[in-house]
Amino acid sequence: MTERTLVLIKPDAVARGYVGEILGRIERKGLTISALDLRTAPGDIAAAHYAEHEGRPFYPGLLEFITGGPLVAAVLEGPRAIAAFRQLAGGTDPVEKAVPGTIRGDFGLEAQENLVHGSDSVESAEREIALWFPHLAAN
Ligand code: IDP
Repeated sequence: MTERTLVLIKPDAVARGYVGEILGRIERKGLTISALDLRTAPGDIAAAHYAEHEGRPFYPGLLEFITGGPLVAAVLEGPRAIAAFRQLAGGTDPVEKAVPGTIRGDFGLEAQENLVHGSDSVESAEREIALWFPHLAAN
């Protein structure tokens, strides 16, 4: 069954020149890139995207980071696309959780600047796709 997921190649990854590497891994996995856009996230989109983390100690820094430079927003499609991309990404903390061979495990050192975002459920994916690519919203 085909799924959609919303991926962000975060500002740290763009600044460090990993866009091609990350898109290459996505393509080699077999996922289809159905939307792709380089942009600097406005504060309201970033706040809505990370609304579930409001109140956490790292939330203000997270918003500053995610709006602090250009990122790449993408929609991926494929069988089990949500889990497939999260497998490519690795765990949230690039050192404690992500293993070598994953994007975060190979290229990251910090919990915040961990290179990529991928939706964690069908509901999150549809909410996030509607936020970042309103013209692709399911309904
Ligand atoms: P996920 O991106 O692996 O789904 P979440 O727990 O949803 O992880 O956290 C969202 C984002 O918030 C992370 O990708 C990371 O950038 C940041 N973050 C999560 N936990 C921490 C932390 O303990 N310190 C700093 N930043 C964090």
